[in-house]
Amino acid sequence: MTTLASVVAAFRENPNYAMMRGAARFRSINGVVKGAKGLIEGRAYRTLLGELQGRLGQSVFAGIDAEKFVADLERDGCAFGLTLPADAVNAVRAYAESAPVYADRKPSLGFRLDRHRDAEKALNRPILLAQYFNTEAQCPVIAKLRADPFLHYAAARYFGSAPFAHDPNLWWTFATNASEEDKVRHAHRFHSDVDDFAILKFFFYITDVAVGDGSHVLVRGSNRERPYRKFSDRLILRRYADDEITSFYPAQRIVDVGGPAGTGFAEDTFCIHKGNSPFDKPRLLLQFQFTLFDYDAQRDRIPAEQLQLIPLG
Ligand SMILES: O=C(O)CCC(=O)C(=O)O
Ligand SMILES: [Fe+2]
Repeated sequence: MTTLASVVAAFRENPNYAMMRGAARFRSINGVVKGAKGLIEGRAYRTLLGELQGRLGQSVFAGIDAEKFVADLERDGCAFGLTLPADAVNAVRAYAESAPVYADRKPSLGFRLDRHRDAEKALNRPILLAQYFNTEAQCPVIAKLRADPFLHYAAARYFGSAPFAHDPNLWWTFATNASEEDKVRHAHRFHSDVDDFAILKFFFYITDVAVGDGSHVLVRGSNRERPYRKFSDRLILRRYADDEITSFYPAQRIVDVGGPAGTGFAEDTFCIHKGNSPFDKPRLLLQFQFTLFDYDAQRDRIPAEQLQLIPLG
């Protein structure tokens, strides 16, 4: 729930970001900002597109029809069919097994993967989610993927202007006895992201993911057709209960994405979406996010001196 105090705190921390969050929940405003940025960039944008197009052959997704992918995105707010090469999946997996990971995305709560249960014991609570930091500096494959021309091309086309590429985001969600509060906090309840006036995220599963067991769920086209159930939904961002979404949209619009390790897709996360909490297998996900602007928010680069391991007995 948005309280006045949390709004004031957000403005104090990052006024530009807070202002954007106030405005970007309105589709009409998003369209105007997106269009204006494209107009202003004009020639520079077309040069960028040409340059990216020229490098599409170097992409690890070179087999994908980029025009169809962009058309799918424009129509549905999502596009499927990306596959990471097996050596990239293996390299990211190996990195994840060797580097510390941080409970609740908190730099002070580090642990090694094989000590997940011990870390839960030490904290005396379940750990639903844990994220890696400094992945781009530590894992060359992640750095290479973040620079992949296909991702930049698709984002540039979707925005109609030069996209800003955020730091990568690599995280586990675990099968554990998570609280409702943790599920809400870690995006396991339906919501829309409002991180900019336009946003595009690429999701890659690094582990095999079965439908319903840690899978990502999204509602096709819900970036346009919003699930407004009461007047305040037009103004205030909130999480939606499953039955609010399943009763609002036809079943065939709700896509629960399973797939083997390497499965990838793109989503305008203004679409309604959530992660399913795993009940059996943990999920490792690599995400690349693009937005129109850089608000210096949500970085994965954390200075080494701020990183700490949880003391385990
Ligand atoms: O874990 C998931 O599948 C959901 C993540 C999410 O909501 C997001 O990346 O915006
Ligand atoms: Fe989200």
